[in-house]
Amino acid sequence: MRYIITVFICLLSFLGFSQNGAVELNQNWQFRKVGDAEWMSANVPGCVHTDLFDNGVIEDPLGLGGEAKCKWVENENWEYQLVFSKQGLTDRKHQTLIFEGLDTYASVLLNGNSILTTENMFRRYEVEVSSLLKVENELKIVFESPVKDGIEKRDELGYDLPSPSDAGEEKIASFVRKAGYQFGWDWGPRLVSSGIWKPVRIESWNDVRLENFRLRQDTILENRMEGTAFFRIESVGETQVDLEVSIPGQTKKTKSVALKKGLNDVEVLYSIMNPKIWWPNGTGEQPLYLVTGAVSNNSKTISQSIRKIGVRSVELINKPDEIGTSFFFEVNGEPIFMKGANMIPQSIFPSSVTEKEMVDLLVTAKKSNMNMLRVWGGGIYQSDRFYELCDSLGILVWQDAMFACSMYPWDQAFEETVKTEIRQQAERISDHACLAVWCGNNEVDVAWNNWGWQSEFKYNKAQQDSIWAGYKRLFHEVISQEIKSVNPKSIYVSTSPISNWGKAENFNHHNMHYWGVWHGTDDFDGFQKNIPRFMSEYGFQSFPILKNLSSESTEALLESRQKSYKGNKEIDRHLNQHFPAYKSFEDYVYLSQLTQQLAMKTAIESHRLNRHKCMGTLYWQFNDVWLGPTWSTIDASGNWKAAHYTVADLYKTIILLPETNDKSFKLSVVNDDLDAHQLAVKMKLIVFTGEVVWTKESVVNAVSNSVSRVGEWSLKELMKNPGLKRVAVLEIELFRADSLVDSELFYFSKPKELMLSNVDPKVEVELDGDHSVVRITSPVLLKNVLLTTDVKSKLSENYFDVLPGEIKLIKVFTKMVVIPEVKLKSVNQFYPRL
Ligand code: BMA
Repeated sequence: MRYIITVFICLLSFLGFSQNGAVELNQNWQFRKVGDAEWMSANVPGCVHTDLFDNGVIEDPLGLGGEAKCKWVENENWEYQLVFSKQGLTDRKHQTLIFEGLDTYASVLLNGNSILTTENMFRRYEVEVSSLLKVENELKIVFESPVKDGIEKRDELGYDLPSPSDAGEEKIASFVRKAGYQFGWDWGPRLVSSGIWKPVRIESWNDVRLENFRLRQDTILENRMEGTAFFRIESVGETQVDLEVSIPGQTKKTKSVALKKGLNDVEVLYSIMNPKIWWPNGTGEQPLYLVTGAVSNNSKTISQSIRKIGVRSVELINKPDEIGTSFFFEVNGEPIFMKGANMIPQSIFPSSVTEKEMVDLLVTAKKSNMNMLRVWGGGIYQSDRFYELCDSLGILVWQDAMFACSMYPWDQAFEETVKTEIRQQAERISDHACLAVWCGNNEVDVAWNNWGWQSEFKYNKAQQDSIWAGYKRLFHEVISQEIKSVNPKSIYVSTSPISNWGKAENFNHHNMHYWGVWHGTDDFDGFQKNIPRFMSEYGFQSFPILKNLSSESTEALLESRQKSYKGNKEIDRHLNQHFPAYKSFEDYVYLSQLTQQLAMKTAIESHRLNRHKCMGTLYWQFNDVWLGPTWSTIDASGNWKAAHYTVADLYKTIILLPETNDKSFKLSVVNDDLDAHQLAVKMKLIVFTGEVVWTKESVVNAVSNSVSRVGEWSLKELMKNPGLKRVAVLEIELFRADSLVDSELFYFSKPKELMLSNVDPKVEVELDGDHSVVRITSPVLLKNVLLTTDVKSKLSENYFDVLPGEIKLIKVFTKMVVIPEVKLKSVNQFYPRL
């Protein structure tokens, strides 16, 4: 957005208006280790690690052993330098140098003059530099090691603060206002970088500058939305200007104001008549309005900014009810079940995420039927582009402030920098249609109250009191006040989860991170037994599929990347409970994915089945920063793991929800649509060799925003012979008029108890226009078929079952139109050959 505005402003200047201008300073930077003689070329935005790699100084930090080999980088100081000429700058009285993000402890010098010191990666910094500019200028930024600075700050306090994810010798991450995950997390490497991670520019202006323009929606009535536009204008002296808020197709709103010297906050009321309403993905469209805020003088535009807004209301209903304490989102007055995931930064070096990678991931979220992503507090506040994409894709954002799983300092300097950080971030993103809720931190409250830190760190009473008072001041007062002062209608919860999973009663209140599976010892039925009001986190790990999985080095690489304190123990335990014995590492990786798939299926089906109690499911975790065993459903190469196919399928608006126990089989349908639908159900019990032994047809009125029961059948009726439980599958299809809405192959036994047989299916591949089609047929049921190709490809489906006699067609999309070589793996391979 800013880029577009800059171009627009420059264009108008060219047309002869007396406008403010801007010049980007992102080219021709150099860098070196402090003390070294040689300069090397650097990328801005970027960071030390990627610059060192580009210059051949270090190996790929994400390659084999890379993490350990470049550990030294975090302990050094680094300097960046740019020589630029004043010529490129427009001829204005004021030149404001703007750093969108410096990571983290930087001293900035312009022509040898110290102009700025920084201590917070999440802040924007601005300095007026007109008096220092020469014809040729030297801008130098010296970054001190964040680790050394963190140690100094810890030493000033005199004792440690818990920061258990920090994988360094000295656990100081929480003293540094820097992305927590770079210090190490249980799904990624420790690579603590420094650098100019966001763009740098100089804004040139004469007497008046529009420093910030943002919007608020106040009231949405039937035929109009009324809102307030906020202009923050810097003025050199007392002067008169005209403000204008314009939206294509709507009446302009104008206001004449007398500015005082310094910063002026001015409000202009605006409205949108007969607005088209913005809805989350799956419930409607995402119309957006372009709103321009302009400052002019004598009819000449001096400065302007553009925001894009979607007209919608969001409420969080978090109050006592007949079950306990509700936690659900009402969008435009409708309770919406949230389906989504927790997102971590897309790269260990956030400046290196490309536009394409971001678009791909967010479009995948939309295509996977998600309507909410949680921007998790151990990472970064995402870029403007991220929130713009979420606006246009209908993905609501649960926005954590950047605090996770640690206790934080409470001194005045820390509080001040956090205040500025939160205010800037709230001003930047609060008016996005996608922004649903602000959350103070990830798991800090539950950690302090349940993880035993008081005794682990041997805190005395006074220390405990100080730490907890500091917590309450930051998360109950400071952050909330800053967010609300930007927009009093913003929704804020101080922490996530509000309720901890230790006791059964806690599942009746607020939101929950349920980790009884993985961090506890629960089996997958824990997901069925423990239904919260809103599930903000739960998950299960799996390994990614790499080429050469059978080679020892690939196995060693993946094994070395297991960062959870549990190791592979939980993968093994649950895998062995559900799947047959395997022999190779390659098979282990494949089965780990099926185990994760089963975990996600059990959890999501349980959450949706209990829609009256539970109103959201955000699993841990959507994406990855490297190829290793983690909780992600999409690996670091963008490949969908088995679980992701299931997530996308189970997040559809209307799905089948089958259940069984020893005696009966129950079938329900959940309908998240705002309309009811008359649906037809067809069921067939099919023996693995093809014989159909039971059929049933039924109809159901799928009530809007509800779960509706299709029916319940005794197992005696369904299968005359109980042995069928191990050799038959129930095919269930759901139709709306003649179109298939959902289908399911339901098994009555665990995969390892099924009597499958090992056969060679018939596989044919042929070209069909711009893609290939794989045709698979088999005389017996094939379970969990994994199709891999010799070239990079996208498949229409994977990890699927094939019914006996079915002609299964899978589309394969490759960059170049080729007939790929395909390989098949299935659970059948672990059974005796037919
Ligand atoms: C969650 C997250 C992360 C962590 C994950 C898996 O609670 O908040 O801290 O990576 O657990 O342990």
